[in-house]
Amino acid sequence: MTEPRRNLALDLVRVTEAAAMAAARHQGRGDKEAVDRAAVDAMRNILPTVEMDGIVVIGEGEKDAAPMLGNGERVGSGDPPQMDVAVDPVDGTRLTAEGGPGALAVMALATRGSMLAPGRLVYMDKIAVGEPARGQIDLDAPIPHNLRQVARALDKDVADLTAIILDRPRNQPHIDAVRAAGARIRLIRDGDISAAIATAVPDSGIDILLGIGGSPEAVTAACALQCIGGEMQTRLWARDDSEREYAAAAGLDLHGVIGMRGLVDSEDVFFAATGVTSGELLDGVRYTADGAETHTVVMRSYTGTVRFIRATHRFDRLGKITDAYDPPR
Ligand code: VTB
Repeated sequence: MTEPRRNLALDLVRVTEAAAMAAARHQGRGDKEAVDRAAVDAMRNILPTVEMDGIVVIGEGEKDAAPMLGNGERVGSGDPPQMDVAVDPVDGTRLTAEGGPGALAVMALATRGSMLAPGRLVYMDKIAVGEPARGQIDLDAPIPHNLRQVARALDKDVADLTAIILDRPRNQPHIDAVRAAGARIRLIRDGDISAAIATAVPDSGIDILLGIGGSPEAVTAACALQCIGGEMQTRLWARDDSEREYAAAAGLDLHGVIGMRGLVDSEDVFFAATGVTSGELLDGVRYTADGAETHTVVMRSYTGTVRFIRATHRFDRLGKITDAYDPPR
């Protein structure tokens, strides 16, 4: 038996809540940059209070040139423990700007040196499932085979399964394969971190994630699945010849399957996500007369504890420490 240790994820809650409250002010206002900037600023405000020596390994924004927490940036108080950091101030900035569902503020930590750094290869083909279907998926096998395996593991028919897929032309083959197999589809515009986690949440109505989405989002989602239970398999996906040449030069394999251990090789993973706009996984930020209400999921791999935290916040009092939550009028 070991002594109970600190659960860093509980500190992360304040960071993702802050980001969500700042970002959600811009819901539906059409300004994607403003959504991201507000979230990043709010995170920067709270991050120094998290007692850790963190290095950002997964900073979203490389692909979208967003005002990001950059790769290699040191975050936290600077004290031990040394951690790798995956941060997505808002997964679904466009969703938020357009008033769409399912945007999250996300942060994950794992032991230093354990997270995959996909570099310039910003896309991965993905398959993710929850705990009951762990060990049953194979990215090298055809989609109908995977659906049959998952259906059997969940004691359902293939026709009862719902696959969640990012709505992109590049995912048309995935969509066609699921249709041919007779399963149901939930198409999403953005936000495949939330989608991957939903496969592992029993009442979400989502059974499997398929399709090509962001690599940073894959590593971040794998952190969550490591905590909650479930499995993800991925393969780096190059968009064009220049990315194929880059992969060859950087020694990155475009063919091999990268599983859970390849994405995050750590027994000590912490994860927190707060809803920005309401979706399958979490409700979004609601503003009240004197503050806001937030919904956060917090997880830790070591113990497997999963907490859903509903919090109320008072802007009159928070105003003493930050003006990040005040509305842009
Ligand atoms: C997804 C999704 C993100 O990027 O990973 C996606 O989860 C993949 O890239 O919310 P494209 O949007 O370029 O297809 C996001 O949409 C945002 O970066």
